[in-house]
Amino acid sequence: MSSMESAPLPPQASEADDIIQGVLTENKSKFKTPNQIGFYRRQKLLLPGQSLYHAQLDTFKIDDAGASLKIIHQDTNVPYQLQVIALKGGIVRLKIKEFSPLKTRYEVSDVLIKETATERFSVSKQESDNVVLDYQNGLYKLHIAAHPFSVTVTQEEKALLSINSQGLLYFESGVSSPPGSVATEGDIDAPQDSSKEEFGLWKEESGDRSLTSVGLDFSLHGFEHVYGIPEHADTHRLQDCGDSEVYRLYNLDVFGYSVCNKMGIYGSVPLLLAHKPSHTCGIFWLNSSETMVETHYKAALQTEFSQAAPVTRKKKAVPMVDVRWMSESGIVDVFLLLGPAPQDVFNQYAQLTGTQAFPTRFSLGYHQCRWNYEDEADVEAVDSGFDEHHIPYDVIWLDIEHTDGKRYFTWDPVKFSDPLQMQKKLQEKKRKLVVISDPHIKVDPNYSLYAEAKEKGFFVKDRNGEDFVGTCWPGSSSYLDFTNPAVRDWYSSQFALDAYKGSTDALFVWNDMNEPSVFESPEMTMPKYAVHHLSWEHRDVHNLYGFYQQMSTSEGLIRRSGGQERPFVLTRSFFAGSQRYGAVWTGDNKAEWEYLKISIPMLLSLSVAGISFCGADIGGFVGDPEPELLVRWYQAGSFQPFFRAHAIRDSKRREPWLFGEGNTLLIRNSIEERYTLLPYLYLLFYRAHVSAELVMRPFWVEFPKNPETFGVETQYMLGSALMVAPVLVPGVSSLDVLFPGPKELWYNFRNYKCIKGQRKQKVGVTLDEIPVYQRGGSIIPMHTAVGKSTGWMEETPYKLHVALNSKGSASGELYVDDGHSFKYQHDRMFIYRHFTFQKNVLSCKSAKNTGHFSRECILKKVLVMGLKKMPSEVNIISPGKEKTQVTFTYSHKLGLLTMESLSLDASADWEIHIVSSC
Ligand code: NBV
Repeated sequence: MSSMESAPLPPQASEADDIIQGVLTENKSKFKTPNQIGFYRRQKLLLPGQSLYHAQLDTFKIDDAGASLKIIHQDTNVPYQLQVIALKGGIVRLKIKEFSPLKTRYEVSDVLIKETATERFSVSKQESDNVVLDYQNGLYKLHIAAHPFSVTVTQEEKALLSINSQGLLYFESGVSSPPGSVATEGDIDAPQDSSKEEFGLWKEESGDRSLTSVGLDFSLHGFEHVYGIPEHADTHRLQDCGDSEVYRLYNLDVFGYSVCNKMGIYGSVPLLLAHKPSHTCGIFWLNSSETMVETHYKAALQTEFSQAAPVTRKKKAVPMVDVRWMSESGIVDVFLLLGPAPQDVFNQYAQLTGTQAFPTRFSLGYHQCRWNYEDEADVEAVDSGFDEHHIPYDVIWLDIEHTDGKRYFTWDPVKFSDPLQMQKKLQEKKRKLVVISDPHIKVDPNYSLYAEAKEKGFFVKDRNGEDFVGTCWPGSSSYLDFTNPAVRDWYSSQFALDAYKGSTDALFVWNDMNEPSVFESPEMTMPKYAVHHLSWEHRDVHNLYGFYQQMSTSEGLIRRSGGQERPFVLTRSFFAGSQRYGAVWTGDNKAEWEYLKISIPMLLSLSVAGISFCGADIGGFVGDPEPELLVRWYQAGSFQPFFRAHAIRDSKRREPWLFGEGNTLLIRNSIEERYTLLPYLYLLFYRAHVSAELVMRPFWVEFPKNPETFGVETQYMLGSALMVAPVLVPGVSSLDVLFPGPKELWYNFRNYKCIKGQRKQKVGVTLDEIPVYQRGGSIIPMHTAVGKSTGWMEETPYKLHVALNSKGSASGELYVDDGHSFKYQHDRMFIYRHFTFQKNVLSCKSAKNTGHFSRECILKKVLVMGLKKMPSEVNIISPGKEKTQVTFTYSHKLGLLTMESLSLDASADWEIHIVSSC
């Protein structure tokens, strides 16, 4: 435990202060270990190779909606329906559920954006014990075997992925003794000790409810790298779970979570990706109940499938990953994303769950947060501090103490007596405010939000049909049932400017504690027996709770602007599809080096699971970072999608100028560097939004054919053009950097020196900056200067960094719009430009899919890196204008051409011709 956790509280300690002591202490024993999870233990009794599920191929049917057949469990005779649906674009969906369940099972609905169009399978073979379906004109085949039931997807007669090939299909059909296993007393979660018994800990799963868990195994042939299934404070490449480990997907409030750990923390995206040089594919397990995922790496004999002989022919040993999914309730509903390239899988996943919401431009700036900025004077002082120290920033954040007694949508009458004036001042400086809004609502009949929600029946219920009451920051609290569309609609309306007193359109929102966090309840979350809309148990929808709150908040902000303005909502808890509603951060990390280090794989795992707008608390939330750590964290964070510093209450103040002049300078530099990069970042987010491209990318996504990149966890790409190698340990003077790609050239982002790819190289580092390289072949748009905030930089001139590849060419884009509204979408009001450098000509043209928008975009400067010869002259050629000569400098040593005093319109067509005398 860090010293912070036991720090004495200030004298004005209240009820919540007592609560916080409990929350901040004694963490580990609050959470279950895998062997305390009943459904997991029950499923583990089923061993590989014992499947009792058989497909009845005489029930096989096929039509435009897909194929279906009956599966029977040999012992229980329970019949199940298998549906196999071919979706357009390389996705196969498999659903398994009972024909006649004892109780209807929960099926996740609001996560998928729309029903994707289906394709028709064709049957390429049907025999008594197997059926072969052709998908995508036979590019893929699905071999369905009857005895026992299994499905294998093949491509060119090679197995890509098999389902139930280990026989771990598991379906508890409402009977107390699960099929294929014997339930013993200890199977159902039992209290582990008397203190837990007091809290009813673990007990909520027992009782007379029937068992409903489901599970299935997948084998990924030829793969030795799997990724995804955030959120865990663990490596990006998923590990072999061995005999005792398992990844848990269960949204929990884990203060100061341990690193290198597979336990569930704040959010869950049940998407796993598998990658090998020849293929990338994904498994999306659509289930919102508690889920466990086991991954095992092994070598297996390769099997070949041929049309003539369904029998497999054994060949050489190849790598394989076995993945076992186990969920506590719901149905088996799984999407196979067949790739074959990484971007295809991202597209397929986005086709199902949507792309990243396009952020407002201000939210890509720097955010200053603290629990808490005490009062209006504090806010003003911090805000002015940024000006005094010439540090750009966009948003100041208010944590729970800004409210009147933790009643969200209210203001502390003394400390924040004039919130409108406070926001007006911020607005005058073109800055914004973010306030927290948690899902627990103080039980207080005089609190109108509570009274109204109670009257409308909008709270989650306990088993007796009464409002569920738990403890959180305000003391006794009830929890809005965001799974109910009427509750979401009502909650959204609370953000209207006339409903939310003291709010302005400069105010945006932060959803915290939405796992949901319920102190003194098992695992500090809502008991599984709590009851939601349409009588679903909390167990069924647990992992969706935060997703729904963010959905409703984001909708509320859109509505308050009459549908005109893009929202900004940060959430701690999330599920698949949360990317549609805003940003995610990695919760309560610590001010320690290992947390800086783990933030990289954590953010990469979120990114590959569709959540591009993600970040970790800069500096570490819990504790007081040493200055070197803080500086290194700023340097890394400035090259990450969401860039916010945050600190726990009672920690030492941490504004960027409090660590001595030298450190202020370094922090300022890294924030300024972020602001100069805004045009590039904004472009990346636009592409994330329209084309499901990742903002922060693991190396394997950019270099899918280079196995040496597949395990890289300490470096990453920002878009496809920038490679970032953050310094993650103290006191280093050099860093081993991998420069991937045999044909790549990498240019130092600050001094433009070139390094050839496909090697690891030691590079010198000082505290001044972290190594960043621009990839040859790219053109990055940047600003030439920074302002107080992004709002002051709308017409700041641009520069282009053109980094040539070994063929002497490069390309890039610039995207500009008003930065805040939906006009880019509704009215196509945007500028989208395409730059190419080829045969010594840099040209600026309209990109395909451009829109119409007018905004001054002056290009002042162009750097060309990797230019082999000094030009004799450089000319600008614009349609209808006379050719003009440009002054330039050229460095022979670096091959660097610099054109400084340009005044080109980046929204118009032109060419820069570089002429060199032979
Ligand atoms: O609202 C207070 C904090 C917040 O600052 C932090 O970012 C969240 O992750 N919140 C958790 C609750 C208290 C944690 C001890």
